[in-house]
Order: sequence, then structure tokens, then C-alpha cells
Amino acid sequence: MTADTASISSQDNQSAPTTHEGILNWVNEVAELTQPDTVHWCTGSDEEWVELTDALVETGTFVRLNAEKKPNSFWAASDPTDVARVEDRTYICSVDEKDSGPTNNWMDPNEMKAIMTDLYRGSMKGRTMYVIPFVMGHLEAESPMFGVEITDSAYVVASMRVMARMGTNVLRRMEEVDAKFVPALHSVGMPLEPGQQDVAWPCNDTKYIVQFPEERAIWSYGSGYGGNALLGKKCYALRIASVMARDEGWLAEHMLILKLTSPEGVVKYVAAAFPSACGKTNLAMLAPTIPGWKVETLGDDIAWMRIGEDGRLYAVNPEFGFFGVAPGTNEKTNPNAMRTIERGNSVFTNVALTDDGDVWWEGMGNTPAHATSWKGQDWTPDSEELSSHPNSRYCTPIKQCPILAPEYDDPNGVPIDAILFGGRRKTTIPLVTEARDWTHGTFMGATLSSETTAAATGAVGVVRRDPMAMLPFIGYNAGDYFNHWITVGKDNDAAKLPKIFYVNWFRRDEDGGFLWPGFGENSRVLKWILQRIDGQAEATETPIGHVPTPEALDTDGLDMTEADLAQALEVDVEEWKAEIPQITEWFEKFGDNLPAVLWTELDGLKARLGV
Ligand code: GTP
Ligand code: SPV
Ligand code: MN
Repeated sequence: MTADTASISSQDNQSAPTTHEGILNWVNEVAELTQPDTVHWCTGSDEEWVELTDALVETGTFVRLNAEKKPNSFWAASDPTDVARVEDRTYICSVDEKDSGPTNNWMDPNEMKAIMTDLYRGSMKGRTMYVIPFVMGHLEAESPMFGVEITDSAYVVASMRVMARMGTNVLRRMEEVDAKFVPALHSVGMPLEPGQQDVAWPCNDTKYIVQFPEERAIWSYGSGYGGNALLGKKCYALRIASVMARDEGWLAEHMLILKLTSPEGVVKYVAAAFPSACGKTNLAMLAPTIPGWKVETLGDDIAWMRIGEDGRLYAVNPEFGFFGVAPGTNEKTNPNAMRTIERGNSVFTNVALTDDGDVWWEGMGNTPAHATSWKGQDWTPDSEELSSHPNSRYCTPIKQCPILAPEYDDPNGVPIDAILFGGRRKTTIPLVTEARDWTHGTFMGATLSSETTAAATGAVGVVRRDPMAMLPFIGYNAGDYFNHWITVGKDNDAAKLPKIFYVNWFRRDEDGGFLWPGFGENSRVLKWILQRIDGQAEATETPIGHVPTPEALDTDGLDMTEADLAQALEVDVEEWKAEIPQITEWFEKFGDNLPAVLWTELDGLKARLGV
């Protein structure tokens, strides 16, 4: 082990770190290929965290924050080229190309393995190889969903410890039941020659984020960024899990989970799918502006949902932390996120570092006179560049959320009453629309559209279809995925399934401002949804579904003109007519894989619009 890499020594090269032969064989095989200096089996203990974060501070990957501001917390800045998910380098390598479908990149699995095996050969030289046993969801679940990530990044180990249940107790359970697991291999792709000085953020210009769906395996190379490198998250809990879910009759979705309680004590559980950087974390932690209403958080990014014995759809959050968008988070938009990170134990990546050892980002308020930008440069309010990358993130334990619902830790999950789909659209999509039934709701999800954000590399602000907010995360043919949704509706009692709604917080007025104030005010929409489910709120039937009458929304104390509210709720037939050719073109992509009932839904919409 060289002293100048972030690595820790405890337990290194133990002779028999596990009795689980499958894990041991795979770890040995990877070590032989990647040739690390040492192998470290992660325990997940506090001592390990201290050793690991100390080492990261020593190599300059982490800067320790002022303990009075953010105890046990760290600032990290990535390489300026490694800041987001790389969708053009992400592959679903199914055996048959048609099984990856028209929305994913594909390569023959053997060809991909040959390319990546060459890349991995010696890729961990000079580094420590960490073995992270983890479980997505609860260790006490009926069938715990195990994984093992191998990585040469200490930053990834620290982040995985926040984001997933991991460590020795997971490994022991895997040994007891000789568990199957998803092998998830990660290398930053920057071996070190003897004596070579490491950099703060090792990565490689060549990147591959690869899922092998039949094998349930993940290979990732070249990036240290969250969604590319914390392989339990998007790669396992969405791409691989969506394939498992298709085969086993459940749903793995890009959804937050929240608990809503009315002043009368009526409880509803809501799951909501919005594309990356479109408001899941904010809605999950919402502080209601209407008196007496309460929101509690269960999850902010991923929901696994299964039909329970009573015929209802139960959701669990497979994660253990939040990996949230920092910019725009402040006392007003998301006070609960501010409280969560204040408790410390967090990693901040690509935000600004203040002179008193705290973090800052655009939209936090209290602008500092001077800070160090995410690029390591002097920053002042006069600087032309942003202090923080638009996709900068906080990584913080879910247990620190002050409004965490106690049920978050229930291995059986919570019964979902409403599913929300939503995106970022300047026009066309009203504030909220209720689907007529599950199939119509599936149509809404399948045609969901949104302007692209900084969460993935590429142009920002371009409208694209992002079905169920899962475009970058469906591990198989999206046409088959729509069919799976339709089947869940057909195979189950419609009365017990959640009601489906489509929301848009992002509609703009003529001057480009948001029509709807959003954030805490979204509680007014949640109230209408709860009342609709219980048959207590008015709606207008429109060509696209049921939209609230302005009177049906609680607008008490809402600072908004009647005209703006009317515009936020408007169903503009001309705008919708313009949407039809785009939906048609989108559906045509899927050929025979598109369920016929979705064409029927489109025909119905056209007829109602008079097209
Ligand atoms: P991922 O973690 O990438 O999956 O994102 P997310 O869906 O959790 O998005 P998040 O809640 O972090 O919000 C992303 C951005 O949208 C932030 O800059 C928020 O300030 C902004 N945002 C969230 N909710 C609202 C809203 O109701 N209105 C407006 N105008 N902006 C919002
Ligand atoms: C997203 O992009 O949807 C995220 C962040 O939640 S990442 O983990 O990078 O995917
Ligand atoms: Mn996400």
C-alpha cells in the first residue's frame, strides 16, 4: 500500500474474511484482474468511517468541515468533467438487442465484457480494493436484496455507507443463507505507478456504466460520480431491479414516498415519479403551508412496490440516505433538508466551501462575501461563474430527517393511495390532472415529458419523453415495461390500487416566471388529491382527465392572482393538439412491443380533443 492513496489498513488481506464462497471467488477473480495493492473488506463500523474519512482528508479528496457548522462532514470537489450521470455511456447489455429496447444503449454482452475486461486489467494498481457487502431495502425483508460492490474509491465507500445498509452484519446474513447477490464492480480507472502521486478525484475519460440484466450484474468504469459509482442506487435498485420486478410481478420505480396526514387525522401514502432534478426530494420533505396538514418522509428517490396480501400496493424505500440536489435548497424551499444536513455525518460534492469551513450553494441565501468554488477557485458574489455545480449534491443519512415517518423502516412498506407522475414543462401540462383509471394513468406515465436538467450530462432544457421518470433507468425494453404496468393493473383489484395523478409545478407565464409558487404550497395539491381519493373534491372533466376547478383547490392565504391560477390549471386544446404528433412518434418507436391499449388511449384523447 502506498501512503499517498486514500486507503486504510485495518483487516487488510485477512486470510478468511468470509465463508461465502461465491463472494470469495468473485473477489479473488476481480483482484487477480485489477491487481490492487490490498483488499479491504468493509465492516461499516464507526472506526472504519473515521479511518476512511481521515485518509480521504489526507489525500485531499475530502476537506473536513467546521464541526460547529457541520459535524463529521466533508466537502469534496470532483474532476470538472465527472459531475453527473453519463447516459450516452450507460448500456443495457441484454443477450438479445431487442430486450434492451429503443431507449437504451446496447452492446453484445460478450463484446462489452471483452472491452471492459481489458480496461479493468491492472486498473486498481497502487490502490486499495474495497469490498462492500450491502442490502437494498431491509435486512429483515422476506427476501433481502443483497449486493456486493467492489470499488477502488474510498469516496464511494464513504458514500455507500450513508446511502445503503452495508457492512459486517449484512455479510454475516449472506453467509448464513448462502445468499445470492448482485455483483457490482466499480473502478475509477486510474491505476497508480509506484511513487505516482494520486489526484483528489481520480477518474478516466473513458466511461462505461453497464448492466447485464440476465446475469443481474453491474460493471462500472471511469467515473466516481454518484449515479455512476454508488452501484446500489440507480444501477441496482432501478436498472437491475426493474428486470427482477418484471419477472416477479412487482415494480421498481424512480419515486419518492411520503405520508400525508390531514387535520382530521386521515392518513394517505403517496409515491411520486418526477425525472432527475424535478422535485422528488423537495416534495418528499415538504413543509405544508396549509394549517393542520402534515407530511412525513419515507424516501426521496426510489420505491419498490409489491402487491400485499390485502391486494393493496405496498412501497419500501430501498435506500438508507439522501443524495439530494444542493442548489436551490434553503430554509424556505426545504427546511427539512436543511435540518437533516445540519446534523452532520454528510458528504457534500461540488458545492462551494466557505471561509469558515461550511458549505454554500446558489439559492441558499446569506451569500458569503468570499468562498472557494467547486472548481477550487476564489469565488465572490461578483464572479461570473457559479460557486456550485448545478448538479452538486449532499449525501446525508435518512435517519437524520426530522420528519422521517417511523414506517420508513418497516420491511413490509406502506400501502400507496396515490401515484403522481410529473415533469418540468413550461407549457401545456396543468398543475394537476387525475387519471380516469389505471390504464389511463399508465398512458400518462408512458407519455410523461420533461425538460432535461443538469442531473445528466448533455443539453439542459430540452423537452423529451421520460416515461414514468424512468427513461435512463429502465433495465429492459420500455415497450415491455409499459406492458408490465398494464398487467399490474389487469391482474389486481382496481379498487385497491392507487389512483394516478399527473402534476406540473413548472408551468410558466408570458414573462417566463413560474405560475405556481411550488414547494410548501404543493401541499394544496396534495390536499385536493387526498380529497379526490375520498370522493370529496370537485373536478372538471377535460379531454386529458379530471382537473380541479379553481374553487376546489384550497387557496386560503395563497399569494397568487386568480388569472395565474386559472392559467396554471388551464387545459389548452391547441397546446394539446400540438402534443399529439410527438406522442404518436414516441409510441411508434416501440413497434409491436407497445401495448395496444396505449394506442386506444391515444385514440380516445384525439377524439376528445377533436383531432
Ligand atoms: P434527483 O435527486 O436528481 O432525482 O432530483 P429530485 O427529483 O429529487 O429533485 P429535487 O427535489 O432535488 O429538485 C430539483 C430542483 O427543482 C431544485 O433546484 C429545486 O429547487 C427545484 N424544485 C423542486 N420543487 C419545486 C417546485 O415545487 N417548484 C419549483 N419552481 N422548483 C422546484
Ligand atoms: C438522479 O439523477 O436521478 C439522481 C442522482 O437521483 S444519481 O444518483 O446520480 O442518479
Ligand atoms: Mn433520482
